[in-house]
Amino acid sequence: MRSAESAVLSSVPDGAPLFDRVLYVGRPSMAPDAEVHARIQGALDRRWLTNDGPLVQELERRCAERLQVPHCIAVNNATLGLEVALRALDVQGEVLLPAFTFIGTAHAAQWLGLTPVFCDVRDADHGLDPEDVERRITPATGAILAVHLWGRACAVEALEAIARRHGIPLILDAAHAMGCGHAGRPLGSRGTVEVFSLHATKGLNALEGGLITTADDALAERIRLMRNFGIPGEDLVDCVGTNAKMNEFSAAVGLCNLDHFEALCAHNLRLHAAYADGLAGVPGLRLMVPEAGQAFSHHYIVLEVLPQAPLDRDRLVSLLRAQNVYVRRYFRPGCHHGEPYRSRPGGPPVLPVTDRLSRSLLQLPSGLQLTPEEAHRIGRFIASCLRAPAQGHTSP
Ligand code: T4K
Repeated sequence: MRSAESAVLSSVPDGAPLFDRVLYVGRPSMAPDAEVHARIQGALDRRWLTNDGPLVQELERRCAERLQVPHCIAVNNATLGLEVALRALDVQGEVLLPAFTFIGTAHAAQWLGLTPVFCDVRDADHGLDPEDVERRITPATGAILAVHLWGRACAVEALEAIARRHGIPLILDAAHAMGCGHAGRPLGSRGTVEVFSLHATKGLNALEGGLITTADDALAERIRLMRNFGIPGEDLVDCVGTNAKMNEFSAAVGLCNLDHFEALCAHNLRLHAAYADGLAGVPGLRLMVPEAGQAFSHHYIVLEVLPQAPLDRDRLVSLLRAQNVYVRRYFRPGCHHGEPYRSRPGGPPVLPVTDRLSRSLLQLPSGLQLTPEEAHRIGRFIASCLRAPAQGHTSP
């Protein structure tokens, strides 16, 4: 252990943890139970439980409006949403994608028998680096699959231009991007197609769920078909498909949570401000801020522990978890270090930004489980961990 680090550790007080309950990253924020019960009861009363039911249709309509996109197709999770989008676009060969993302992004391509080719990300937005994409593109490249990580837009304009120039689709993994904008518009209508996650751990949650959005009429029709076994209507089969349908209970939960989504984003904004205030003046840390002037959900609150900090990221994570603040280290160690990718011939590629970010980022709890005052306490606690003892130890 570095000597500065051990000095700082000895300044952290012993005793009871900061919180008597565990605070999680990804704790579901839910609409009031009574509202959820009422919508689910409606589905039970109708006895229409799945297969393009009225609640799924309402969710699709409301999300299309909110995302300002002509087509929004609900699916049962974002991983299958990515798979259906890749199939509907008939992508073949290699798919260029960031290594710094949830493993589901890469697995969606691999599951279809495509070859994920990992690229590095940019320091500026943690999204796919267009220069690295240019370097790795070959005649075998069938698509670019970029991610709006944490809800911050990736380099959409540059990636759209590359995709256009090479005549390949740009698929955007928008799993984190509900409530987030770019260039004055909500994310959801960029690239060829975008895919949102409505998983329980996401800002807008439908227990499990996803949304595929596109402005392309023919593609939307194909996606709708493929979501339902390729069946356009009774006694007909038009193409191969799968079962990627959302059920009515999920749509009920999604709609109830949508009613409260603005309030949740406003709450998360207050949490972000409280964390920022608690961390003010502490060197060696960088709290992620959204793209200036754009809508942002603040569902993921991301802290970077810089090399000059007297504690490294993993040590800080242990200290926080001992206080019942169950921070996460998404997405270490990067998809290229997971199987089956790391065992491919030649081993994992060298991706310096990905490798650095996966060693230095942590995510803080957000959502209705905690108050801004509690976020401020966590910020002060982190500050106390990082402040050199010579500068005094502030009780959180
Ligand atoms: N692309 C990207 C960029 C993604 O991040 C994801 C998913 C996808 C694609 C695929 O989307 P989906 O196919 O899932 O729609 C979680 C989620 O399972 C996953 O959806 C998400 N990304 C990923 C970032 O996080 P884990 O392995 O971290 O989940 P887990 O079980 O550790 O849950 C996280 C925390 O949330 C726990 O510490 C406790 C809390 N929690 C969780 C659940 C499910 C609760 O308090 N209550 C709950 O019901 O993957």
